Amino acid sequence: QEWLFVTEEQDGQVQYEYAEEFANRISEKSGGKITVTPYEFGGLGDEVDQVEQLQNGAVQLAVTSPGFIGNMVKESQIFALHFLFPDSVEQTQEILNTSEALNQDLVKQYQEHGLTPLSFWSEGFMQWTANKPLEQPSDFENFKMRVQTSPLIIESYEAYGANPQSMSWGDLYTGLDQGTVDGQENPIFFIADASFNEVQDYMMLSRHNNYVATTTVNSEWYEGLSEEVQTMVDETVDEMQEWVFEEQKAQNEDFLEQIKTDTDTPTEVVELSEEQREAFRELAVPVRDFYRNEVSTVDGAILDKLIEEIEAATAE
Ligand code: 6CS
Repeated sequence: QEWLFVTEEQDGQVQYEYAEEFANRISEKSGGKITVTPYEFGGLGDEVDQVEQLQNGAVQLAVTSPGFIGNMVKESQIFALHFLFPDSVEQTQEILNTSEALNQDLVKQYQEHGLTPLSFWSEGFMQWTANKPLEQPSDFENFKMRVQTSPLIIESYEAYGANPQSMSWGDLYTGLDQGTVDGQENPIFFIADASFNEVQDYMMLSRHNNYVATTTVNSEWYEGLSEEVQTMVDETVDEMQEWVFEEQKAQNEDFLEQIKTDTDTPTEVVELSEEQREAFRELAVPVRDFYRNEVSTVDGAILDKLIEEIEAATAE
C-alpha cells in the first residue's frame, strides 16, 4: 500500500521532517508493507488546494494549518486568537495534547467536512517581522500585514489597526521584497528557512500566538483502515508529539542564533517587553467575543471550554 502525505512546508522544515519521520516509522512497523510518500509544499498547489485534495481523497494524510481551514471549519479559527494560550510552548503543547475541547469537540467540527484531525502540535511561538519596529498598536496603522486565509486572523490584525492581506506563503518572499505587504508572522525557524529575514530589517519577539499544525487524515480513508493498521497510525501519531516538540524547539533555537549572527543581511531582533505585549493583549481579548458571536456555530462553547482548560492547566 502507498499513502500520500502532503505538507505545507519544504524539505528540512518542521512539517516535512515530521512527514518523513512518520513515513519511516510506519514503514518499519509494517515491515515495509506500507509506504508513506511525503510531499513538499508546492507540488500539489497552494495550502488551500491541499486541503481539497485531502477532502476528496487524492491524498490520505496532510499537515494542515487552521489558518487555511477557517473558511470551511469555522471553529478552527479558535487558533487565530492572540494571547489565548499560555506564554510557554511546553504548556501550550500539553494543552494541545490533552484538551477535550480540541481533541473531541473541535475534531467533530472537522469531521463534518470529511477531515479527521489526529493531533494538534505547536511549531513554536509566532513572531512578527517588518522593516520597522512593531512595538505598540499604533505601529500597525496602515501596515500591510500578510496573513493566512482564515477571516478571524484578519479580524485579529484589524483590532490592532493594521491592514491585513491574505496570501499563500509561496508568494510571501516576493510580496515582502516588492512591498506588496509590509510584514508577516511566523515561527522563527520558518522566517529564517524561508529567508524572510533577508527582506525584513526587524524581527519582533512578540509571542502573540502559537503556530498550531494539525496532522489530519481523510475521514473515509481512516475509517476504512483495518483495526490493526488504524492502531498503528494512532500510536505513531501519539509518539510523534514528543518528537515534533523537540524538532521545533531545536529548529527555533538554532535559527534564532542564525538570525542574530547573520551579518550579510542583518535583522535586528527586538524583544517586546511585558508592558508592550499587554497593550496588544488588551486589543486582542475582545476579538474572543467576535469569535463567539460572529464566527462560532456553537456560540463559543468550544472556546469557553478551552479557556477553562487553560485556566486549570496554568493554575497548577
Ligand atoms: O506562513 C505560512 O503560511 C506557512 N507557515 C508555516 C510555519 N508553515 C506552513 C504555512 O503555510
